[in-house]
Amino acid sequence: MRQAYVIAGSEATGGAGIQVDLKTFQQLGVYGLGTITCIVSFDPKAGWAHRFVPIDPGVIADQFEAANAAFDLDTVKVGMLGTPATIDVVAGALASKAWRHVVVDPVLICKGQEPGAALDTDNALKAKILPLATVVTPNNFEAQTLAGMDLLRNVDDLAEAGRRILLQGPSAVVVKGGIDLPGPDAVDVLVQSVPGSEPSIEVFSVPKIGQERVSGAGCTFAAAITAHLALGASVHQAVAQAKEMVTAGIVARVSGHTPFDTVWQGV
Ligand code: PXL
Repeated sequence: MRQAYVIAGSEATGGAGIQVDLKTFQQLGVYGLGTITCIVSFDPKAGWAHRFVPIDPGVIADQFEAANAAFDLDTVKVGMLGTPATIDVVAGALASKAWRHVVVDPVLICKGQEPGAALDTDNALKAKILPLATVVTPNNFEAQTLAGMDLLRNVDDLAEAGRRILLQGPSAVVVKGGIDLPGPDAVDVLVQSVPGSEPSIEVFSVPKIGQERVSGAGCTFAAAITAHLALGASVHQAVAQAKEMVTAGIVARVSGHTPFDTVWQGV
């Protein structure tokens, strides 16, 4: 049995965060285990705004210790971290051992946070987590922030953002065009470093399903990449299979009382 490990936040409606990661791992046949960094509870009385509570750094370190003592983990996904103190403890823990793959979903904004706190968190993520990553999966907005570019409008922009993020440490970047990229297709661009040569560029494209953002798509995508890598897939195979799972999960999406639907991982 292979394990896939995730370090991420809890999202109380089950539509994002560690709940989605563990459902995705289970669906793909890996043993999932997770370390919780923060708790997000949407507020149904206030337009489903984010209520955000960080977990004490010492408790994050304890969870990491337990998980890594229980299994010889070599493949990890990093999701929402949320504060500079959390980033410090997670960066230290990740750097304490060797990994085959560190998949970073750079969740930059949490709507409940003050802009100033969010900027400190973004800078800490860039400085301390990105250099430890092997695969990074930014969405359009996150790619702009990490690459220092304006709005990404086409495949060339996605590829250029990927090349710039590649220079910050990871060996592969998947830039997700998503709903924000104009046009009929949901396009992701995989940029991978190639020793002694220019980075390779691969485009994954499927027709968009509707024009609304579906919650949990980014979490499902990065978690599925992580599970496939844990099972021994190449980065190319992992991205291709993860995109298939997310696309099917968006088609089969789940509606509750939230103003957004969420991905179904069980297809
Ligand atoms: O989808 C990004 C995300 C990741 N992790 C947690 C979240 C969210 C968005 O709400 O709450 C914990």
